[in-house]
Amino acid sequence: MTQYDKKALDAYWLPFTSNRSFKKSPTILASAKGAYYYTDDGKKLFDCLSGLWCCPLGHGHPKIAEAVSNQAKKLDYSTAFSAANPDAIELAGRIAAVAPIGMDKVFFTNSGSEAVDTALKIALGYHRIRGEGQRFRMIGRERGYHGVGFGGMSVGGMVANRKMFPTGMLPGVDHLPHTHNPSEMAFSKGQPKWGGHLANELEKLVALHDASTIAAVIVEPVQGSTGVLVPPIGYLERLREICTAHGILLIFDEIITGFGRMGHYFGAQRFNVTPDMITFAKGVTNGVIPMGGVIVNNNIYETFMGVQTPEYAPEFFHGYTYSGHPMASAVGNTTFKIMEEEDLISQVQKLEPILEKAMHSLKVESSVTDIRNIGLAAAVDLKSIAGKPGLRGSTIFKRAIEKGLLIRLVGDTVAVGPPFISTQQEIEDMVAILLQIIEEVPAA
Ligand code: PXG
Repeated sequence: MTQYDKKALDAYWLPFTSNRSFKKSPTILASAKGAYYYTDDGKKLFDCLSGLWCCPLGHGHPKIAEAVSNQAKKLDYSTAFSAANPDAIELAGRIAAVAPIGMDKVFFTNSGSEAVDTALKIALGYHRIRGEGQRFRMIGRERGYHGVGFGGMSVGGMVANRKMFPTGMLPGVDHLPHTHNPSEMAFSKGQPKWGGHLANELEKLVALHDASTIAAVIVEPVQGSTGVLVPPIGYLERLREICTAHGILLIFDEIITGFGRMGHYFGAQRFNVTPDMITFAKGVTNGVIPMGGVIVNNNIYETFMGVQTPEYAPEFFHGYTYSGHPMASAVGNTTFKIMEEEDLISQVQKLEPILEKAMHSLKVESSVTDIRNIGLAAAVDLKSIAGKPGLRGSTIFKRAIEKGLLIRLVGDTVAVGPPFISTQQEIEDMVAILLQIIEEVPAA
């Protein structure tokens, strides 16, 4: 590793990272091209998670670089309040055109966390305008990840992200059980056959709290951050039915599943279930300039437009300095064009069975306890070292870098979501190397 100024390195507090061990031996990604990163000491790493699920077109795409440069010269910033820029308008139109039918309105944010908090606020506002302001409860799900804002954290279901902040939780939030039950579904390919009935747990929460107090249910169609937990057959359909029956809004958090990773623009289309709102981020700009947002159905939007305030007053007191940022919007439009020109959604459909076959070949390793996959996303659960959960995973992460892979470890679960531009050979090589590493770092 290059020697970095110690004070400068000490100054940097990394997110979601063991800063103490990082600073002893920092991994520095110095440049990237296509599906590979290059470290400052010259290692070439296959980008197994497309950045953090956000760079599906690979790095350094010349058309994106050109769009950034042109936009910086043309319009580098424009206010989003009471004015718009042409690229934000174009991008809203493009997103609405590929979103599920009836979901034609787009509110821009800068990150997934902001998208989630925005969607929760829209849900509260929607009910209040309709005279049902007593609907204040949000229902999330165990093992859900909805970002790190106070709203997203409250509906999220990861204890490590929640336990320090009990006083910061939204009031009245409850959680559905997660759907991962290895004794019923281990090594499922695609959607597990078992578990659709778990959606009925929502009926129990409705019976407990009464529907009249519940504003919205928020779930990731596939739970990404906690290890690619794929929805059982019938599960999302049943959640939709229950929400509709009780006037509860259904929000799909598609920050990972949106923009092609499921072989469709959105998971909603892959699973053929239409929510009331979709949150997005990451892939919308190929991760190059931060952007997120909420796609809203027409009924919700029209409800806001019917609010009893004078026509010259804003309908929704919410937004960000950088909502619809022209740089991000220009990159978003270029990302869309590349997806179409390079036919990348079809590419995901072609690569899905290749990734599935390769990942499920890891079953030969006796310490692999589960493998899951859907679209261009997969995960492998590994037996932990006794009494030290996460140690095997962090050792595997480091060993993978030595062997040319940048993988994502969540505890002792390896997650992969390769770029859409990956070749069959690259996917097969990735898994072959992963197998070697898993064997070299045993659980006992
Ligand atoms: N919702 C979902 C479903 C996400 O996956 C967020 C919200 C928050 O987005 P921001 O842009 O605020 O980070 C996310 C983010 C991983 C990983 O390794 C996943 C995320 C972020 C970092 C790592 O799975 N997802």
